[in-house]
Amino acid sequence: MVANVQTLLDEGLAALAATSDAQELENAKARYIGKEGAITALLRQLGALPPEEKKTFGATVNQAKQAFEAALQARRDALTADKLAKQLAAEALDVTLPGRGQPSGGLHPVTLVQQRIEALFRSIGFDVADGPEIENDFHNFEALNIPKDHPARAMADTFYIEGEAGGEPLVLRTHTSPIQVRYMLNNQPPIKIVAPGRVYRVDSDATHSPMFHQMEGLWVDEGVSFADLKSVIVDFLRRFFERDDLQVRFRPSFFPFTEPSAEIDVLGERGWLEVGGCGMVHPNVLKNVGIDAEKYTGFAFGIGLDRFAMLYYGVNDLRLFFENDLSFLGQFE
Ligand code: 2NM
Repeated sequence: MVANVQTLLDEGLAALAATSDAQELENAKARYIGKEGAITALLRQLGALPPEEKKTFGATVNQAKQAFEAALQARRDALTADKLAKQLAAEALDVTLPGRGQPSGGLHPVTLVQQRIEALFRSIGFDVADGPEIENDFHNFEALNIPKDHPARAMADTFYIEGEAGGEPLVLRTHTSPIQVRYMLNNQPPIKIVAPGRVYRVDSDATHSPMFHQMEGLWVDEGVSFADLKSVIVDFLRRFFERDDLQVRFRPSFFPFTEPSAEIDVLGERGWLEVGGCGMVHPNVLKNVGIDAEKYTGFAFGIGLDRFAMLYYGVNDLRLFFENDLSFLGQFE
């Protein structure tokens, strides 16, 4: 009888050991110490035994039940710990990994150069003016004293747009001068502005993009002279390139909208380099925009912002500015 209890207990303990989750454990518990359990059944039989047997057999069965209950609790703890360990392993978080970071955007190098030049001109009293990229013939050519047969007006050089405005053909502006034309039509001197923006010409190769960026400047007032033009330009270039001894040269040239006109050259490592054009605003231009050319004079200049960005940052291929490769663009600012 006692041996049978031991066999039953061994079976029960083996059943507990074989469980792999809480449900199986509860099933095993029911089979041995539940209402219909095997050990419970032995305890029920006690009542029918004679007193001396009842004592020893009762003690044996109770010990077996206690042993089963202890093993049950131990198995329950083990399964709980096991479940927790598995869950922790599955949800493991390596707090030593570096953060993903917060990639921040940046401004395009041409925009950075544009903003720097705007700041330099603002510091000497210039405003920044803007205007439309789709212009009409009057603002882009006619008001600027550009003759009807000028090559710049040919389809081969200028993008013409279908439609018209004010009876005028539409063009993608070929320079930012129409910004200055509009400004002069709407304001009387003193006028001190720079006009940055995108411009368009039919031209595309390693050193020319059909869209590029210009900044033009204009100062119109009583007594504005070529000496003022030279001092403003030279001072601007020395501040922009951060070289107080930068050599600047004004080389006689021709533009329909200025007289006299000059190309602006700076002395670099490899000799003289053209960086822009300038001149005294042609009296015809002042007349075309309703400014008294007897009373007022003005100077104007134009530079290529893409060119300035290339020189400032040491970029040797214009196309890099328009490919939008982030590994290139991420190197600025
Ligand atoms: C240049 C060179 C010389 C220029 C002239 C004007 C205006 F509207 F006042 F007539 N704006 N910009 C000018 C003069 C532009 O770019 C190379």
